[in-house]
Amino acid sequence: MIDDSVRQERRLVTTIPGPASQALLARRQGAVARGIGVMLPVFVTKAGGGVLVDADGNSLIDFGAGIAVVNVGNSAPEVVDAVQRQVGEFTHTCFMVTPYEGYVAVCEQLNRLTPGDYEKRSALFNSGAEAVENAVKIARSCTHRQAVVVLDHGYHGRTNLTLALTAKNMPYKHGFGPFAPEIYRVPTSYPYRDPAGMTGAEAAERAITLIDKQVGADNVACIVAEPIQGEGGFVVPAPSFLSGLADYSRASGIVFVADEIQTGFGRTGAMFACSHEGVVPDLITTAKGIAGGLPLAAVTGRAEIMDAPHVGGLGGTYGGNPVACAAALGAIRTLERDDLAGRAEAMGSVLLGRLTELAEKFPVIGDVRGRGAMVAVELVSDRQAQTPAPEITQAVAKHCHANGLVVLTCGTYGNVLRLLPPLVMPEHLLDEGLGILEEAFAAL
Ligand code: PLZ
Repeated sequence: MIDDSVRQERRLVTTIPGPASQALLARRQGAVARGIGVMLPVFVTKAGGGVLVDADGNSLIDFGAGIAVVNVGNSAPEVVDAVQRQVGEFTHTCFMVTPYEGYVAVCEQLNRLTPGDYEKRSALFNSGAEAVENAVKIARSCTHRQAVVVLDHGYHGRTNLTLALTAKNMPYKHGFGPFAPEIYRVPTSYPYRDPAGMTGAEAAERAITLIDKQVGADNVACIVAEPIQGEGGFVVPAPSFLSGLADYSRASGIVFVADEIQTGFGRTGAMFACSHEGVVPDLITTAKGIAGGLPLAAVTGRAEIMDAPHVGGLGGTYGGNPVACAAALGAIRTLERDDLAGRAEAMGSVLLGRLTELAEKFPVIGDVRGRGAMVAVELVSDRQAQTPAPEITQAVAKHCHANGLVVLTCGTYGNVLRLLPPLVMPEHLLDEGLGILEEAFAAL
């Protein structure tokens, strides 16, 4: 269901960005710290379904969903209703001071929806980074161990601890150290760039050997892994890699944490990406798609792990804010009622099909990958040598932007173009967006 006050069409009435957006951009330069980057400076005034409308009246096709957040669409009707009702009742009490039902209801939904049929508990926070930090706190408290293992190309946030967990220096970490200790990074499974023929099980073994030799399993509190890496380049690990890490964790008393902040809530064609491989994590971090655009995040997992920290050991003023909780309940109802995971899977076949055709035409496309409505192309200047082509990636993105299609880039080498449409995007906009992408490659 889409807010039908926003017409589902691409319509450009000025160049991008238009004069009204340019004036706002000038104001922004004088008021907002430059460290906050902007990818496409069109200032949004309205959005719904699969389009963003800007201050000049341009209507753009949205292949970004606010970085995988508005899976249910912008201003999804059930989210809007729930939020409006809640702000009229009360806006904040702090759940740790005087609680309210919405928080409990969101935890119940998360406990029901996440993989694993064991007894679960959840705790709510404000941002993805905060959820990851708390997952580490909980794992340390439960295991009485300190080390945290993460993967090459991983991304987990911008706070100090999560920067330590994040792999990429520019733009995230540069100049912001020192970072938290006891963080160890091991190779992941990156089928396009791993030695030819390397299986997921072999990649898992490569990581496990390093953990055993360099850290020692008995020192490891948790392994934190994205089932499909997001910022790192939409890297889908080879089958059996994740399950290999999960099995090793279980055998070694290590808490296996799946960071599903970008992959969650229907994005990959399942409610959570772990389930494509039958992997059951001990803890799962969620955010982004959870609340249709309102800030909310969570850690969910095995009751005995979640309940390890002492009373009062977890919390925060705003975590599980009642308005964000109302939004989450509306978003989850919409996701389930409209089978948006199923819709993501259908979008995935359209997207992967078209991108595979493009790869046959344009040698700059070295790899096409992804799952559901989380797909990407990795661009290379030489297919044989797989030389990353970040400048060409930027040029393609710019061409799309100028033509009213919002696309994002990512990847350790800055050479991945990623597509993350809202799961409610009508088919004709998906097609039109892919057409613009094709023109961008043809124009190179
Ligand atoms: N874990 C897997 O994808 C956020 C970052 C955008 P926050 N990804 C978008 C940027 O440049 O800051 C993310 C993620 C995964 C954790 C996070 C962090 O979530 O809500 O941004 O803190």
